[in-house]
Amino acid sequence: MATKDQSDDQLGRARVRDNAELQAYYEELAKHDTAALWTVANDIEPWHPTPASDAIIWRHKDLRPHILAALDLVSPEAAGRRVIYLRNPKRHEVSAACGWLFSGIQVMRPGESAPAHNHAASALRFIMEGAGAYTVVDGHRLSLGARDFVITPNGAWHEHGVAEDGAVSMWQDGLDIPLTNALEANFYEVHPDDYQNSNTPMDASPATYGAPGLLPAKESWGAHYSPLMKYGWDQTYEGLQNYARVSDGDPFDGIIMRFTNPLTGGHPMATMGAQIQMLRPGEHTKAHRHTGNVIYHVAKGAGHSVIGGVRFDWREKDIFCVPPWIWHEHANESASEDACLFSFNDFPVMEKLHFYREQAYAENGGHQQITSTA
Ligand code: GTQ
Ligand code: FE2
Repeated sequence: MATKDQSDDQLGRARVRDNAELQAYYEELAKHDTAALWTVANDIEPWHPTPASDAIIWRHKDLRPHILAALDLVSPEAAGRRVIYLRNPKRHEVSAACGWLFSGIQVMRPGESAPAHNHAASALRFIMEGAGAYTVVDGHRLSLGARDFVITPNGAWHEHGVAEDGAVSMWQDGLDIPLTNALEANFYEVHPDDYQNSNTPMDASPATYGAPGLLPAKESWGAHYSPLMKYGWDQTYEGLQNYARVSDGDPFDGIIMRFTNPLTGGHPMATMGAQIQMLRPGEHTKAHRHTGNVIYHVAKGAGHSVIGGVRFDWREKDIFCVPPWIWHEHANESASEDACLFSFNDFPVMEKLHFYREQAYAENGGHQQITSTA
């Protein structure tokens, strides 16, 4: 059994020195499915989070042709979902884009549909392009327009499609599949009728629950997730602009708002949260770090983020991630246009488990030194 010589720890205190007697002892322990804590303590009790995920950018101009190529290679019926997923280099085994979050890009052409299923993992979608796309979530039919944000809470039946007279449609999926699998709590079911055959009016959910400050007087929603399942872009962008008129913005994030369950004010789903932020023309935020994983999608504009000292230049439809406890700051490169970042995260989990921590970067006026460019 391999052990490291851990004679001194980071604080210079004496540690157990390896020797033949201890080696033999460790081998004996292993036979009994046991081990000595002092051989692993540094690894399992780090001083601070040491994320396995790298900060990565997936640029749309590089991915787009490969995503479109899937249209001619597989059908959604055969593939279940026609998705190209984002793989963080050290997270291949858990199929994660960052931390315990999965993300992929789904593409469908007019007239196609992907049959209904449900799973214990939750999902969300941020629409990139197309026309005539729709999803059905537990019988609620929702149209998918560019930059709309849509939820598929855990356990909800869901199917997607694009109308015959629509256009090739593409959206980013975000799921907590790696988390659900890490907790060994995932289940999957296919719909007995393949499709939900729902006749409810299209977009009844946002029509019922999407007016700011208003709820139906006699509403009786019983589910643990948000009855508002689609957050349309026009209303989201208007909300950002209104808030920007009266707020100085957050030093680390600019004008930032979170998507909520209108009944509770909490996150729309149990495990994943989502935010939208606006960096005003020329805005360059200060650096901070926090627990939790965040996957960003550039909804509008162009700029760069400095993540762990590395500069990532981004433009519309690019996707990038910030692993836990890594310094990051964002900059809008335009002097005249705003830039908007949609993001989703595992903050609901961090908050419920009381793991959320945040720290401001104190040195150098709050800005990192750039060591390289991605
Ligand atoms: O659309 O139902 O990207 O179940 C991964 C798993 C999409 C979906 C993904 C899924 C879906
Ligand atoms: Fe699914």
